[in-house]
Amino acid sequence: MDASPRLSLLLAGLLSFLFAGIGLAASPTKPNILIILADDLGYSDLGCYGGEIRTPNLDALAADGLRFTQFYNCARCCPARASLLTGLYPHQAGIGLMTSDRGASFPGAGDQGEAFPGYRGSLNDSCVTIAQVLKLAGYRTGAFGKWHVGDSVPPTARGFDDFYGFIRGYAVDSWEPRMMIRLPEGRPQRRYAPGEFFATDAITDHALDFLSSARQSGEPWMMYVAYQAAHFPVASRPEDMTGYADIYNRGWDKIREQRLARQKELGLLSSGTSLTPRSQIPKPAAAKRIGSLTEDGRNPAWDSLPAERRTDLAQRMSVYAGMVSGMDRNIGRLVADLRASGQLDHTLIFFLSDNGACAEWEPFGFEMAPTPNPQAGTGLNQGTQALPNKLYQGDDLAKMGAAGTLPSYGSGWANACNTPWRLYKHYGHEGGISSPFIVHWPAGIKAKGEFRPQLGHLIDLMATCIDVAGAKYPADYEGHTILPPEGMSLVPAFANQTSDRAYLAWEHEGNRAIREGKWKLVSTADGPWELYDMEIDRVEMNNLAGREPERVKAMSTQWDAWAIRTHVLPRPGGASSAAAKKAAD
Ligand SMILES: [Ca+2]
Repeated sequence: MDASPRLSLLLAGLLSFLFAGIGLAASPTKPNILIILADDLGYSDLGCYGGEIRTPNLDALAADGLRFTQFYNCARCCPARASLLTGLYPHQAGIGLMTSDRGASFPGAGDQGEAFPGYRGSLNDSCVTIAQVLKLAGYRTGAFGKWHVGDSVPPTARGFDDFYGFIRGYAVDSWEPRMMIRLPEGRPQRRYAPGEFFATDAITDHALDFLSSARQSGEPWMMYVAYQAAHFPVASRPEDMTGYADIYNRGWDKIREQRLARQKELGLLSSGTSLTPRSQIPKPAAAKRIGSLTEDGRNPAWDSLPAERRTDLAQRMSVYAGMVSGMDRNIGRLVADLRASGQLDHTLIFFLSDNGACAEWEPFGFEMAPTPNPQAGTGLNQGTQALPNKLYQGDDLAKMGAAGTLPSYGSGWANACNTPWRLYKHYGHEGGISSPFIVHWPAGIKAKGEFRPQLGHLIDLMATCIDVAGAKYPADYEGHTILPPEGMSLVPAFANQTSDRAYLAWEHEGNRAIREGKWKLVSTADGPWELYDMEIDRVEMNNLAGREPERVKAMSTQWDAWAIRTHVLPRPGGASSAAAKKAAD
């Protein structure tokens, strides 16, 4: 035998080895992971959670996967994102409030603010992100959309290979491309002709670019898509909000009733669940200034409002619903891309919201001012409590949600979006911390269209990702000792096994809660503890604190210990919750 046949055999062997390698890469044992985070989306907004908003793509994921009924977030944008990304409670990661440093600016904070480690406003050195952990396991990582866990620490410094979106601020003007940044610098960034840009679409465009490039590499990938939909200022493409005005002209009282009926029909909530009364207006001072304050301090009855106000408010909700439908349309683009490339079955998809629907600050809503000189990577970050309300009338109505308008939708609609719960974003009551949670993973989950009543929390995403990826949580990272993870893997719950969890706890702006099994202890910042049996009273209407003083004492002691252990305490401004609230606003 001469040399060339041997060479051919060698080459053939080498090629078959290489192709086997490519075959493995095409159907990886490590699943791809896609985390889709909505912003300020209420518990009942999606069709598959009882809402009338058109969300066919998310409904399809739910029908082909799981819906958790008792999944919890952390009541506010920054703390929730810190918790989701790190698997820790927000204060442990340094973000108990927002992204300004509350440590250094308070009396007694010390030179560097070490007295208040829970309130430094940026991910600290005691935590790692899911991206950092999965990179150790060979994953390619990308983040798209809103960051909001540290103004000076970009996603690319926290384990993400690719980023497109905004780092500072809580939102962007959806029609303004100049607020977006692409990292690392020099990576391809799409250009949009005037009038073509819409933030939700652009975030998805860049997420699709990431998928395309990850596919070429053959590596497993983890992608975090954090839409700003449907945070204020609400905005919508006209086609996404078609027909909504007719629906929302019925008003929030009817919508709340219809959503609860649908939730019972779906089997999401038990048939005995009652509708809570209209919730309290969160900032009566703002309501008084704008003219929306009611005698009992609750959101007004829809029918009590003048016709022109009802028309304005129905349009606000239509824009919000259009923004949600626009997000769903874009999630459909991601799913279609995964399906077309054969990756859908092997991709674990999570969909959730960072907090309950946003009531800031009274029933009529505010109008933000345009940003005169937008900076790349920097979104909106202005105080909103003193902003004016604009009553949209006549020709202006159809312009609401288009470029040049920056409205919010107010507390009456937020109340409806959280049906049937009490209160909203900011609070430890169910309206603040309950999230839809859809899980889709055909290769890993046999059940289709089922509900899961197991408790879940943002802290569980880290543990779940580690579990499915075969990754290892580091005790030390780049010279820093890392706190142990707080959550537990949801994989057993996927198979409908019961979970054995000691407790979950919350604190934000002095609002507190702790959940132990079926019991929940909760209070507003200035209120006493309330105790509820969540098995029969998840709407938190029958306060058992007076009848069960021993349980209140035991659970509040547990909360106190948790608060000290996780740096909730000490709180800037002293023990007074009112002071902490003031600091946050
Ligand atoms: Ca939020």
